[in-house]
Amino acid sequence: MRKSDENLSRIIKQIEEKNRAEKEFLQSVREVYNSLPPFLEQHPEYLDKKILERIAEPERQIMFRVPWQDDSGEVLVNRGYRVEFNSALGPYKGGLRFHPSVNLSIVKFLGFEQIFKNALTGKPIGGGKGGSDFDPKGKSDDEVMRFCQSFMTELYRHLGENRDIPAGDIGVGTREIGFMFGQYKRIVNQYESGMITGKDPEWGGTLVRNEATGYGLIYFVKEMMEEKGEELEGKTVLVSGSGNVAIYAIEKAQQLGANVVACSDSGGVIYDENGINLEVVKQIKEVERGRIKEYKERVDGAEYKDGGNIWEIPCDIALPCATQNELQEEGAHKLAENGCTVVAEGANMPVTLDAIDILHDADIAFGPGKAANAGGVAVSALEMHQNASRDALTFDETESRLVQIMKTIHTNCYETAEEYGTPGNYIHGANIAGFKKVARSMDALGVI
Ligand code: NDP
Ligand code: 2IT
Repeated sequence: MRKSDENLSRIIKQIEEKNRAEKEFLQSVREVYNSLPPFLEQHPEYLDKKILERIAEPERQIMFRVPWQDDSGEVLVNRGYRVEFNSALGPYKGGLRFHPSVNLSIVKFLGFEQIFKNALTGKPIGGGKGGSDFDPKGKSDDEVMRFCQSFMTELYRHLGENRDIPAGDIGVGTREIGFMFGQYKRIVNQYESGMITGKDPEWGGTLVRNEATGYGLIYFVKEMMEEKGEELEGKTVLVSGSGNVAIYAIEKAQQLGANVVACSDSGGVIYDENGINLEVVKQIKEVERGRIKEYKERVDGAEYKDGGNIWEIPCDIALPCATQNELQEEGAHKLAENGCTVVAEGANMPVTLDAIDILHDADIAFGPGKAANAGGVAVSALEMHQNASRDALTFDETESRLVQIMKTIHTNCYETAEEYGTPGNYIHGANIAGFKKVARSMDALGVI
């Protein structure tokens, strides 16, 4: 065993002991740190300076009470979180998730991933994440507004365009960002656009932010395909989920000539061999905030399976775009059996570590989320840029920047994997490239 491997095992063990109950957080730490030995072998100074121990400890964690009243006047209490993980490269940046499953472990895994993802974008942004166990499903607009106002009434003191800039994630879209921005503006009495991203372009947002994660994912997949000497056009694609990331991944995949045959939500899976009719999905999910099973009632020939497993459907490309750990060993075996050649993560950590090993063993190219879904936060950084300069780019200008950013991230991951002896392993490439940048900056800023 190399000395760096021994040190690494000891460090991971310490982190496990310190954060015993946080299984998602520990999963994300193992994924990143297990890629690092070839880099640490060349840079033992980062071990001596305890950079790994320091990165795994958030700079600050905030947990708070969010009391609010529903439409009947009943008082409800949720828990709010913001984990300000790392500000070596810039102010904390990362989304807010509203979902009943949200807990400290989930917020910490998301924040930890965000540090390296944001480093890969090449933009001056640190890593953070937040959210609440509030469930927006089935709530009226007024209830969502009252919740968001209460949430921001506590969180505002920690935010600011140079301090911490949230955005959306599961359960948080333009509606929620609007209510939170409105409450912040009211409290501080300043139109500080750059304190949150994902705003509507009518009130300080930027074009393409809504589409950016899904579009960016497809641009990344296009690069992966070209690297293998293949084309996206004509390929059969599965996209899990039917939220923001899924919808715009389907849109761009279709624009580039791929055939997306399935999507899903937490209720079940839609299969449509003629290709998903995206206008119907948008109507159900974006306008009506309904369930994906309604698609079957509206599109001839479509099939719906309650609680189905989307990864059983034969495909060339599989894009998990819903939530963490949604693609496990069984799904990975199915994809391999059915001849899938590329899997890329639109969601954060949707593929378990064991499933990733199965994909690699089957020679399936695997694009990790911190690289493949970085288009969303990259365009958030462009939104901050536009807010600071009081400028507004056109849709095409912003999209062409997104294309360039995704190409650069792909090249960086690909070349870094090659440089450190694991050609074609995008996980190692992404983790080493992201870590390298954060570690160097932390080192330069001293023991803080
Ligand atoms: P949305 O809330 O818009 O959509 C989430 C989708 O995932 C819905 O279809 C939802 O189904 C499904 N889903 C959520 N939780 C579960 C669950 N526990 N089991 C099964 N399905 C589930 O969120 P986004 O599209 O914004 O986010 C999707 C993923 O992409 C997340 O992992 C997020 O962290 C990641 N991401 C998002 C970015 C962004 O800019 N929005 C940027 C980068 C990554 P249902 O409606 O039934 O709950
Ligand atoms: O996971 C993510 O990168 C996001 N939810 C987007 C974060 C952002 O600040 O735009």
